[in-house]
Amino acid sequence: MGHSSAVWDPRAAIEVTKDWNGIDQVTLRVPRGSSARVSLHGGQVISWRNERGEELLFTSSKAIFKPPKAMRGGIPICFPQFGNCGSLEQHGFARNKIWSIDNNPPPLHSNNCKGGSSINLLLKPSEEDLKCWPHCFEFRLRVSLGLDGDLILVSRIRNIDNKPFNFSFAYHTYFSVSDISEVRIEGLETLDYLDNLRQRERFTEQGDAITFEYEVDRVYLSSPNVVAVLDHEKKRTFVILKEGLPDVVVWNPWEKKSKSMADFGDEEYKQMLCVDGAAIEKPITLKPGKEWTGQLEILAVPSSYCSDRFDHIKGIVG
Ligand code: TA6
Repeated sequence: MGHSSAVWDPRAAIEVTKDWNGIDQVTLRVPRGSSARVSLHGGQVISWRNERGEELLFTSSKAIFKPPKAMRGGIPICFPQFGNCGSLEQHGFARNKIWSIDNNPPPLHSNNCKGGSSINLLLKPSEEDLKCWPHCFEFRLRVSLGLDGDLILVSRIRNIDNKPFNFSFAYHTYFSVSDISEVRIEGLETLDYLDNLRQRERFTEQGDAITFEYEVDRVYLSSPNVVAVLDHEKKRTFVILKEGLPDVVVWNPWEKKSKSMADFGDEEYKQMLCVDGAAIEKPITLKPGKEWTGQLEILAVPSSYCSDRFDHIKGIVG
């Protein structure tokens, strides 16, 4: 019996389709069955499934899939502003723009798509954008799916203007969880945080892990590069590895705020949690010609062996 030594071709693992608005979506697949889908609307990852086809990211059943609004869920890109403290729309314009596929991206130093498949996207400001944010930039986003199903996002933002500019940034990641009351976050203990529910006042985290019994909307500052979101009921842990992203946003709208959002189900706060790798407290300053890189890698691992693996990963990432 011949042995087929079929070698997997990552390029064959990329499929471009159009959504209901005629906007391209790119699906990445790897042989073991994991997949990820990113929309050119906002460069937003809208799906990430494990090898059993389980969806790992939350999308609201009431999400509005109509540009320019960002779909409620997945991983919206917040740039050049996080929040609504600047002159732009909430979380900036990048998530509301149509990106393009970049077929000839400059090489990335760390070739870390881990043997899986990748897509490179590009956002450049339109004349319209320059009126509300007068800075010329190139934003290259590489979305990769590793062979073992981990999701890697690498943002490279280059200042191609003749003057410096500042920006804040977040990968606004909506994790799907089984029951928010059975979820805890490890890795943010003892950190200071800005509480968006108390005029962004600064507090210090006292808990030995963050659990949820009410609305939480915080920016944890100068955080470690490894954070874990443990879903007790699903026996699943999301391990978040980040570089260039000192802060972590933690948000659950809870009951009252859920009811106030038209594109969010009244009870959906029970099945989601946003834990965002971000750069918010100290906005990034980019001089002409300089480039900033912010990288996020998320893994979904069975919690059973996560604890020693988490310590092992913490050891690697430091
Ligand atoms: O901290 C996260 C946050 O700023 C919350 O205040 C909430 O507004 C959330 O982002 C969602 O923002 P969005 O603009 O997507 O509705």
